[in-house]
Amino acid sequence: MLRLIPALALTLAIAGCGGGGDKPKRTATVQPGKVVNVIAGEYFYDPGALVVTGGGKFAFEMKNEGSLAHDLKVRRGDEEIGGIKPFQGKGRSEGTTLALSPGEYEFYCSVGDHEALGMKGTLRVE
Ligand SMILES: [Cu+2]
Repeated sequence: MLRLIPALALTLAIAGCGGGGDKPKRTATVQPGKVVNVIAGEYFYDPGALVVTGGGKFAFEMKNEGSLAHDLKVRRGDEEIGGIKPFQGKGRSEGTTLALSPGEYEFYCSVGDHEALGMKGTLRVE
C-alpha cells in the first residue's frame, strides 16, 4: 500500500501541470457605463480577454481569489496607463477608473514573475 502513494502523488502532479496554463481564455464584452470585472488568482485572470465598448472612462474592479497579492496594470505598447495597486486578501476587491481611447491594450500583474506565469490578458477598447 505504501508503495502506491508516491505513484499516486506523481500522477496528481502531472495532472495538475496539464490543467494550468493551457486553458483557453474567456472573453468578456463590457458595455458602456458598466464595471469591468476581473477575477485574479494564481496565476490567471478571468476573463483573460476583455472587449469594452464606447471608449472613454471605465471603472475596473478586480477581485482577488488567490492567496497571494496581485495587481492589475494596463499598458499600451510600452506606455503604462495605470491600474489597481497590489493587494492581498482572499475575496477582497479593489477598483480604479481608467480613461481609455479606442485601441489595443494589455493588462498584467506586476507582482514578482506573475506575468510570466500567466497573469496577463488583452483589452480592446472599441
Ligand atoms: Cu499576481
